[in-house]
Amino acid sequence: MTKKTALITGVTGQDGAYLAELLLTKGYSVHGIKRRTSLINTDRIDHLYHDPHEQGLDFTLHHGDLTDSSSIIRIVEQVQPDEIYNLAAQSHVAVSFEEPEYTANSDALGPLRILEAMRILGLEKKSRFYQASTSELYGLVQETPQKETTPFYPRSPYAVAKLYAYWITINYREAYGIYACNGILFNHESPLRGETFVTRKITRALARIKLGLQDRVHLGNLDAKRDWGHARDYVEMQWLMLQQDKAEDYVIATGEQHSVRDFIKYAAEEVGMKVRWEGQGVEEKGYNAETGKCIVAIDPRYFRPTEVETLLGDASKAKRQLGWAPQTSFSDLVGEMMREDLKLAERDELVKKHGFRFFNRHE
Ligand code: NDP
Ligand code: GDR
Repeated sequence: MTKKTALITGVTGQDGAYLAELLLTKGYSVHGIKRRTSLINTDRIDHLYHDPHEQGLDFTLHHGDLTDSSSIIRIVEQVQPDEIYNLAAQSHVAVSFEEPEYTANSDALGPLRILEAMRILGLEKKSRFYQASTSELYGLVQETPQKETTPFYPRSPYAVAKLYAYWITINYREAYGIYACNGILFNHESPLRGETFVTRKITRALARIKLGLQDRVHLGNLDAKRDWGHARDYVEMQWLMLQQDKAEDYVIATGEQHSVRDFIKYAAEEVGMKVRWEGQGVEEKGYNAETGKCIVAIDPRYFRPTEVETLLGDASKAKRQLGWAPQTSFSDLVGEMMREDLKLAERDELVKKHGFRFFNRHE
């Protein structure tokens, strides 16, 4: 069998790292697009990457940006991919209220630029396209649980940009016969999750609180409910979606819902802490039940102008048609994230013990 070639945008992100690893184990030649950054930010994929002058895994990085058509066309032409996974995005919902235009440029026009590159280069029949769509499309939910047919009601510049991306993917499928799919993925987390998303912010902070490196964590809406799965399970699904006879769109979710407050409870228990809640609204605080110290406080700066209060997915179609089911339970997910953040906190503790200063830049 000839070796397949995959191109991953957003390869330096959480999903990009898991997907690159998965495709390499499946024997793909993997190409990733990374942005130019003033500091090297390939921590998540360094274990996969080798100096191009040495023998190693079949993994190549290209400099490019979803806001720059010329770089997209050049890379797609050079790589001639069998599969393109568009994972790149300004993916932070709260940040999208602060940078709405940039978010639209990268998250809405970015996928359009890739689809156009495929057309310009005559790759409509050669390359398959995966678009990282999102449960944020459901926003103000119209039906519970949410499935492929549930109407969308986006609630942020991020979600509105992703709505354009969702429809342009379907339009290019219908108009030009491109094999193009949307994975409507509900929240998925891991030890590789960015530190400013709520799950990782909590596990990282609790690990540091446990070791005395930090007093407390400031959060926003503790009542928001999400359907949280593991990124490792979800990238398997991204690959499966491109291996079918016909391109279709799929919801990927666990079918289980927890609040942010719940997440804190599970995470705290992992490090032997119990949280006692007192107060109401912005005055609410979480205390370490044993020491009486405040470890969680509300900071209204983390509230969003329009919030997505509740999301719960129904992945029956993926289960039925693709034989896919998530492998990791909620408590296993929280446990894995806590253990990995404890290791990182122990490293920071050592650094501190030897007299070096570090700053907590991750709120
Ligand atoms: P991350 O934020 O971890 O990664 C995003 C990636 O996109 C990073 O590699 C980032 O590069 C890159 N990127 C951002 N802007 C650009 C740009 N203009 N040009 C090129 N690359 C860019 O996201 P996740 O891995 O968590 O998510 C992957 C995709 O799935 C995203 O599109 C996200 O919106 C979507 N999604 C995520 C879900 C989740 O729960 N994780 C759920 C549903 C959808 P850099 O490292 O330089 O910042
Ligand atoms: P989300 O993830 O917005 O669902 O988008 P995030 O973890 O940022 O927020 C989840 C919920 O937690 C509430 N929350 C906080 N969120 C953050 N980031 N920081 C806080 O301090 C905090 N306190 C409470 C939020 O208000 C929200 O309700 C993620 C991203 O990966 C998107 O790219 C993806 O499309 C969706 O998941 C599915």
